[in-house]
Amino acid sequence: MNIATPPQVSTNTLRDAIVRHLCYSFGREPDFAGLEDWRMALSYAIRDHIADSWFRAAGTARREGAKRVYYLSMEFLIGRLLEDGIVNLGLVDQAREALAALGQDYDTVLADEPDAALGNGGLGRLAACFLESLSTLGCPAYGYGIRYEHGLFRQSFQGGRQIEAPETWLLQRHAWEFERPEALFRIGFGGEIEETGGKVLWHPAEHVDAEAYDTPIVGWQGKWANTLRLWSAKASDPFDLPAFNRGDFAAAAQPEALARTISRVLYPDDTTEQGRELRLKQEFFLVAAALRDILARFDKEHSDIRKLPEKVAIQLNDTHPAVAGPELVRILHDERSLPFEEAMEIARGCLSYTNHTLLPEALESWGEDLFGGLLPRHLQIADLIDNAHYEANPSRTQSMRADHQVKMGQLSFVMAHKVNGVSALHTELMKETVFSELHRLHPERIVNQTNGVTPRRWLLACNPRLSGLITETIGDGWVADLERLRELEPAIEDAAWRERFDAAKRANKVDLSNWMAAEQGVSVNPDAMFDVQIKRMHEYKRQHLNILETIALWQEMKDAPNADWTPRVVLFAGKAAPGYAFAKDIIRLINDVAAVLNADPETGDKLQVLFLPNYNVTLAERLIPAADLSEQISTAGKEASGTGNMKFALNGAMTIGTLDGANVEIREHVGAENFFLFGMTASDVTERRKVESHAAKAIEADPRLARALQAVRGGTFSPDEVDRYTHVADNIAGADYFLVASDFTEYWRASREADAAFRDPATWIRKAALNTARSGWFSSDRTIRGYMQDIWAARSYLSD
Ligand code: GL9
Repeated sequence: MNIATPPQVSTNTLRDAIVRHLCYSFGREPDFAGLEDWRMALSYAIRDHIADSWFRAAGTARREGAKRVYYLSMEFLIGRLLEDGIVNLGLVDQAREALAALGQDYDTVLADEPDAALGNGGLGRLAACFLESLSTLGCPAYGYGIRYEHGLFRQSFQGGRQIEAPETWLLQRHAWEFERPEALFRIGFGGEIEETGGKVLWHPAEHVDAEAYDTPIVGWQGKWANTLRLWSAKASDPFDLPAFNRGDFAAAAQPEALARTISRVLYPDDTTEQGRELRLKQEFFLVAAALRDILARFDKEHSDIRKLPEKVAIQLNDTHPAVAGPELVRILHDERSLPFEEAMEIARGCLSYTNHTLLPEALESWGEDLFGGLLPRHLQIADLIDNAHYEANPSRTQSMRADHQVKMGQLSFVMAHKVNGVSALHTELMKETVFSELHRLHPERIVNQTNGVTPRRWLLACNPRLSGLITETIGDGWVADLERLRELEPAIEDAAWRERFDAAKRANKVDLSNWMAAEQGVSVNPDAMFDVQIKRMHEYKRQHLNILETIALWQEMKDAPNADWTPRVVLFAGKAAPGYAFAKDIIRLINDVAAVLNADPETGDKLQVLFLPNYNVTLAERLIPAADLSEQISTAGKEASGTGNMKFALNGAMTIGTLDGANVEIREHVGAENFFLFGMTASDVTERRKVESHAAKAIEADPRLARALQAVRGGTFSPDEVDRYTHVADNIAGADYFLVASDFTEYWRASREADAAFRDPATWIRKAALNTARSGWFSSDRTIRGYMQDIWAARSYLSD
């Protein structure tokens, strides 16, 4: 057993280490160093301590022949890592003082780090929170992903419209990774199948090398650190010398350029899949490299391949790495000569699958021509798996191989020993809808693991004022045991304590206001309610419901400008997939509405709207601590869980939300009286869709909604192009699949309840503080413990 001690590092030691790295790792004397040099030197000084934890952890896992957890994910939305490392090592004061002694400002140096955006949204951020929790819990684990040269695009606005530019995190120096040229695997695509003497051999037509880059992820107090291993694609034969010698330099460089395409860009689609060959190549590239790596590690420590499920747990983060099923069966059967049935059993013993969405357009499915062209042997194996499953379950009616497709959800389910949803409601809906037949055949397989977020990043680090107050009140045990936030409840009944809670929130709002004034040139009133909706742009998330309600509120304010309105600052941030035209129109509409409302002298001091560009992890860390109201207003049944909702509640914001995803459980935990609930339930939604002209009926019944829609339709916000938003109004008044019109009236009602509550600060602050005190269950430590017990049969190697 390894009882690691966190590093005891003095300010002077850290200062000396920074200077040493500045001089000898980067060749820069302090007098000539720029901001990036200081940031890199500090990062290296911190990284040295992380590496010590990392070596200890790896040594323990090796010595104990530990079962390893492997988290396969196409996305890891890790954001900045420097502050995370400093906070988890407990070196905030030392780092601040060491930099000050060197004439540098801590916050400025930290802000220089690029935000690694190797993910789209919640799914990728969840993977990042999980890695941190796995390390905090001392569970030996690896994250496997792709080292995209370009992460999610950078967003700006031109005339209110979203403009996409490539993201360039790797153009700046990156402090955290270690290149592993020795961890190199040759990955094949296409080609032929050869069958000889009962053996099947796959001869791929093309090859690409996968090279590993390791980033250590340190847990709380530096007791353990796991590895995020990202694969980069390199040409197997990087250079066509004959072409070069002919003088054809472009052709000579082509193999390198082609190979690199595989790890060049992150697909910016969250919920739509478009059957692109490159995407499937990326998925197989990740899976094939990861499985070879996993088996190489297993072979070093164990000799009997049948023991694989005892030592290896592989989690598929959505269906994106689902080809791991056929690939593992292929390795075990074709390469290691196990009988097919046994290969399948062993693979299933290792594999488990998390479903993150029920949206039909997001369920991956590949045409068999495309799939078979790229992975001919895997197509055969998918058929064999499907046949075996049918023989064992003859009452089955649905096949993963119907319609000349390979359906990755069903394939993942069949090849997994456990399948999980990400909130209680979502898991129940999985059983009733997409996986109803498979659930009937395998009633033990589906389990729930409600998502969580790491409290180190999402409270301790991002909200030092509130976390300082909490620690002063109940000690710092909450950081590793978040449910201890409940111990705040007695303090919340003390008016003086509530004032301090309020002062922290108010100071966070002032910080955000100053930042927005500097960055956006818009000055807002920090005493107004900060009403925040930040997440990917999607119709099901209903940013358009929010802006419609804002328009109606503005109209009502203009009717009675002197009434007692609760001032609001309505903040949005989020990116739309470049090909998702409607979502981009909503961005533009919000920006157009903002321009009109913010310039209105009658209402400008009471109602402001701002869409902040380029939403990313860093912006979330800035906004969430300053929020009063958290908008979680998806159409019930559509948001699998949400994780932003948890971060807001934890930081003392009240939620206005539907009974969707984890909102349901948040409301149960914080108390119904501390949550502004509105709208239809998932089953209401199903019923409502059957009502003919449901949207028209809702509009007819609510004059406010009719008037707001009329303003959108009539060009109030686009006077230079009056019909710019006609199609948006038509959509809401017509098909309205996401039931914006039908939920509007209730949303308005709940928003006015929030207004009224906000006008009574004593009550509001108490409710907000209770949200913090009762959100402890939403720690990703709790979630990971659930996976360790119910899915992975993995254990912790920390004893305390
Ligand atoms: C998502 C769900 O939509 C969210 O509700 C859920 O919280 C996260 C994590 O489980 O997964 N599934 C999904 O495809 N995305 C999610 O956020 N999309 C993106 O990551 C962009």
